[in-house]
Amino acid sequence: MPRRRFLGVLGAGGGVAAIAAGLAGFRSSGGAVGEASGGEMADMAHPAAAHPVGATATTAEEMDVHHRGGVEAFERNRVAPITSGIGAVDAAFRMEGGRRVFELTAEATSWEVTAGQRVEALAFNGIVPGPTLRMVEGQPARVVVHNRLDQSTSVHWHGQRVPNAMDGVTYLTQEPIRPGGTFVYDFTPGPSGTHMYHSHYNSTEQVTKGLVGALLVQPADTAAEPAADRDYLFILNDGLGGFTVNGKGFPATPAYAARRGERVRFRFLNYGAMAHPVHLHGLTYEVFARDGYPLPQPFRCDTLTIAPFERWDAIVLADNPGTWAFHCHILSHAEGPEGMFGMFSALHVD
Ligand SMILES: [Cu+2]
Repeated sequence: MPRRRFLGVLGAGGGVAAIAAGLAGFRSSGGAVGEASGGEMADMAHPAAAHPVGATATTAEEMDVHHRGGVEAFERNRVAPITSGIGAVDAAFRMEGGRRVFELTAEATSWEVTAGQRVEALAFNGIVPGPTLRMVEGQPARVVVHNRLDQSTSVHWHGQRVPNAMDGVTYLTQEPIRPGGTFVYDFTPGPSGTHMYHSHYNSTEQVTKGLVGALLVQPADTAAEPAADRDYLFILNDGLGGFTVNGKGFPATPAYAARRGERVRFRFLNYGAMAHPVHLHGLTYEVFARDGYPLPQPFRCDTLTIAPFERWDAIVLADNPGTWAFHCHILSHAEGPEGMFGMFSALHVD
C-alpha cells in the first residue's frame, strides 16, 4: 500500500510545509470562483473533467481511479514537488541601523497551481502567495516596493497600526507607485500576531491575481503567545487558479506533519472573496487569536470559518495518530466526482 511510504515521508516534515507539486495528466483539480449549484457547479469546479456529474459514462471504477490518482499524487508531491514554485516562503531581509529591511518587487509571472495548470499571476518576488514577512513588534521595519507591473500599485499593511502616510491606499494616503517606480514604506510593526500585506490599487485584479502575502509580527514578549512546536501557514484563496491552500490546489497543496504530543500552531489567512470553513478530522483546534488579537477566552472547535482577509490562530494538540483530512467544508471547494481537489490537505501525526 503506497500509504505507508506516504506516512514515512510525512513524518519527516517540519516548518512551513509549503511543499509544492503537480501531477502530469491528472487534471481534476481546477475549481472556479463564484457560486453555482448542480451540474453547473460541477462543470465550473472541474473544467477538465472527462465526465459530467451523474453521467452514465462515469463508472464507479473510473471514479475510483480518479479518487485514488489524486491521493497518490498528493503523496508524490511530498517526495518531489509536482508543480514548480513554492508560495509564502520566508522573505530575506537585511539589517540597517536596527531596522529590518525587505524588498518586494511586483511583477507579472506565470504560476503553476496544479500540475499543468498555469495561470497568469501578478506576484511579489515571483511567488504566490508572496514572501512571508517576519517582523518583530517594536523593531522598526522598512519595505522597499518596486513596481514592474504595467499599471500602478501600492501596498497596504493589513492589521498594522502604521502612520497614515504608510497605509498604502493610492491617492488616499500616497501617490501611486507607477510602473518602474519604487516606494519606501517605513513603520514600526504592531500589533503582534498574524497579519497580511496586499496591493491596494486596482485590488480586485491585483490582489486576486496574487499581490498578497503574510506579515507575521513576533510579540516583543514571546511569552505573550502560546508555545508551539511547529508553526504552519494555511492560506486560503478562491481567486487565482481556483480553490487553493498556500497558492496550490490539491494534489499540489502543502502537506502538514507533526509528531504525537506536539503542539502545532496553524495560522489561517483568507485572501479570497468567500468565507471558508476549514475542518480538521480527528483533532481539535484551540483557537486563541483573531486578526492577531488574543481572544479573552480561547475556544475549541473542529471547523473554523475564515472570512475574507481575517486571520485566525489555533493550536492543535497532536494527540491522535494518523493522517487526518484537513479541508474546506464547502464541499464544492474540495471534493467532486473525480476526487479531492482545491482546498484539501492533510495533517499527519506519527
Ligand atoms: Cu471553501
